[in-house]
Amino acid sequence: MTGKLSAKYGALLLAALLGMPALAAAGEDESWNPETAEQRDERMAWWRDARFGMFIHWGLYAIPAGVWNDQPVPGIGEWIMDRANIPVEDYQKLAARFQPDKFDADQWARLAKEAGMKYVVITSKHHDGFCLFDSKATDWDVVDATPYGRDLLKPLAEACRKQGIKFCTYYSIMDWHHPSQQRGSDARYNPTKMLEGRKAEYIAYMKKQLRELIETCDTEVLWFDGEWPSWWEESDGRDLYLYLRELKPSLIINNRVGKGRRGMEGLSGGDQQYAGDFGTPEQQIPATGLPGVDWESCMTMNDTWGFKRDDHNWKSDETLIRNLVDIASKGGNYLLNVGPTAEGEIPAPSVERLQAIGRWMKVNGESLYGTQASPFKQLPWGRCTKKSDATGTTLYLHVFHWPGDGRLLVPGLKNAITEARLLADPNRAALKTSATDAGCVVHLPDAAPDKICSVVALQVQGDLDIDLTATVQRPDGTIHLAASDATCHGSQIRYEAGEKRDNIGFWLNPSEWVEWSFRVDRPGDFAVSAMIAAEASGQFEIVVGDQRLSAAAPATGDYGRFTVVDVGRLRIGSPGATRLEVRAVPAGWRPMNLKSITLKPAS
Ligand code: FHN
Repeated sequence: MTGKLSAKYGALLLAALLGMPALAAAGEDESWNPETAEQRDERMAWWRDARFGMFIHWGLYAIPAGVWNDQPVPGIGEWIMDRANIPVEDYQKLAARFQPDKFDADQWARLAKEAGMKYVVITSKHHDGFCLFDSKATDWDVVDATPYGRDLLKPLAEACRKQGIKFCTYYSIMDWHHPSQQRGSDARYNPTKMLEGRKAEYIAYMKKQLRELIETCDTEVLWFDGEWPSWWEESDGRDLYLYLRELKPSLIINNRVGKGRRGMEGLSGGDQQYAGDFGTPEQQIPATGLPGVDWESCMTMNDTWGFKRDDHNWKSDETLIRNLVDIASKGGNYLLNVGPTAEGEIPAPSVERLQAIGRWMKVNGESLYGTQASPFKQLPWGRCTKKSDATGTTLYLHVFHWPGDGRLLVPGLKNAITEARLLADPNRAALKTSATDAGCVVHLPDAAPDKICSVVALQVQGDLDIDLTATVQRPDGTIHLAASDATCHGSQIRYEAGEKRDNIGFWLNPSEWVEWSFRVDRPGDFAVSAMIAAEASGQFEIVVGDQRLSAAAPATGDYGRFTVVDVGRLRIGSPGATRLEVRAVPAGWRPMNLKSITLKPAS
């Protein structure tokens, strides 16, 4: 969106300012958000290309750093005020101890840049209400309440711009410090209760601070959080969204400005049912991504967002790099968190991991930036991203598991290949490829250039032509049939994605069933197992041709608690297209969730 907004937008804004439901102003049949898909694409372009950002959780909570009254406090560090039930007046005393003399904005921005990150999102105000910027709306900020006495966001914004990366800010709607909100009934801070008649005052307070963030730091993304208290409604989110977009038409806003489920159910592109421009799955990577919408997985490097002195559970370089690749292969962004110390230093283990990621991105970054999601279903050896432009289409094959025989099968790919090369090869030597009826085989050198993830750039001719039924047998002959690749038959049964779900679910009707179509290259006898969760045990059967195996679903007690069930053996006599069905046995059927079927060659 460029320039001033349309008159219609202005009318919607007026409605918002008057507190009218946006829909009424926009007319019954119109979307509350008049932005066109083209305008949205233009506004979101840099964010979609970026793929990788730094999350920074920094505030007074870094002083106790997970310990209160000499006792370790469980949970995430920035929640210590809640978890240790600290009264506001005691928590406020922390401000007098906040003296981050080691804070170096240029160093932080360089670290993000060298890690290959394209944007930084820092907590301007977390749930404790403390502001890292000089807000005219309150004295509960770093300038008025601490001996340090200087704004922390402006220098970081300038440092980010010097490095050519976008500066963005996190802002919590829930506020444990603001007098408009009372701590929960059991003296807890979550969720806060809005005091009678104080909501409008608090919304005005938020709008004043958000305007400050736009006008003083020119924030490019407003990353809302703390949206869950019942007093905050979707209509509030929509109004705030319209208000902010009027202030800065190019601004990008996440879906936590309203009540859009973080796992993204309900949020869709142009005709948003919920306010917000992208979804925010947290500490998880949706199994199949979130097709059709923009989304970003935010994750910690250890187990806390805010610094905790005793949290040493750091993820490995391999996990972090493969998370980044996995997310990009599903069309999402990775917002990776650092939690600086009270002195203003990013912990050394975080720095080391960011530098390792940076070394990998220096060689392979082109395989993520500006790419789209993989056109394939699951790939047993790794992931894929796609880049299409006027010169044609390049598939980036991210190989986690290097094939022992040097043959990397790209399942079902029928295109002729213009060029194949390893991004890690400075000589850009061409790799040999061959077409087979199972797909395209890329012939690789014996050793992988990168043990974590080696990338092959595969330039294909013409529009992509892929046979998606080609499920690939793994090098050991195993065939893994994932729920996301299944075809469901019925009106209720369906694939469930999102908040920690990746399974066939809603299997209430025993006449409904599920099937996989796939290719077998190496036939034989297979041991069959199923990964199932159910509250009570029902009977099901697996059908391949005229073979039927039946078994009882395990009662795991919870539809999210899965266990593996051995179902028996079956023979696949010849290579080629194969179909496997899973059906309920009607007598005594109990709903079950099905995550996968695995066929392992029977010794
Ligand atoms: O409560 C916050 C938490 O402290 C942290 O900021 C995360 C990061 O996305 N968001 C909320 C929990 O969902």
